[in-house]
Amino acid sequence: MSSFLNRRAVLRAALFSLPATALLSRMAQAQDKNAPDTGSGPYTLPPLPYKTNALEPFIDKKTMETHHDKHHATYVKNLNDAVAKAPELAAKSPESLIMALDQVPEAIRTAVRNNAGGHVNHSMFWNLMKPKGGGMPTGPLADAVKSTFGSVENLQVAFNDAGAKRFGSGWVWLARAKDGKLQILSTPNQDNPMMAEYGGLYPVMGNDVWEHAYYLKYQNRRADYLKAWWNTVNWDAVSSRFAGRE
Ligand code: MN3
Repeated sequence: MSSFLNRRAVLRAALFSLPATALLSRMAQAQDKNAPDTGSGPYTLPPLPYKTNALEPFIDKKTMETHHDKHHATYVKNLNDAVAKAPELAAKSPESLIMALDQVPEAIRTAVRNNAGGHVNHSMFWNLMKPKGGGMPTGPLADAVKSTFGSVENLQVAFNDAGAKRFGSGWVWLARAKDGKLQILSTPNQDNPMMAEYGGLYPVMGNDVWEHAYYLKYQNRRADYLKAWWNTVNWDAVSSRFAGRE
């Protein structure tokens, strides 16, 4: 009996001695168990610039939640894990990491390529879209599109075609070469036109053609997703990237 009472006394003492702040922090953690897991390190997940349902009906809420809070968060977490093994890299921006992959230690080069690539690509992608997007580009971007492709419609057809033909997972891009000329290309996995092997192109806009970007709503109909996506485009953001202001 005395042993039981002692145990109870010890338990009660432990419960009441837990500082209120620690208790609140544990409750917050429990409530926050769905918060994106980005691990610990220098890289962080930028918040979406709009609500997850803001791009409906073209991109559904569940896809946006999963894409941002799980897929993008995982690229950030894996990048943090990779640079933990090469702390000299931690001060570098994700863009500078992918522009000079040859300077990344070989043991983590593939992890950095895939995950810094994923982080850069998705950070750009969220900002290229907006609620009530679409329409037509204006200003110098519109002029450049017309001089290169003849019309915005021609750009869209060529962009959609390159996106549809990307076998497996990857991205389709409108990129600016060093001489200022525009071109369309597609890259596998989380590669980005800034990577040296693509000739140092600058991504003006890009669309994600991984299945995770569209499968819940469009299943195998990638071409339908590519067409619908133009209704989300934030042309002001694309114009800023074209002008080099990002
Ligand atoms: Mn993606």
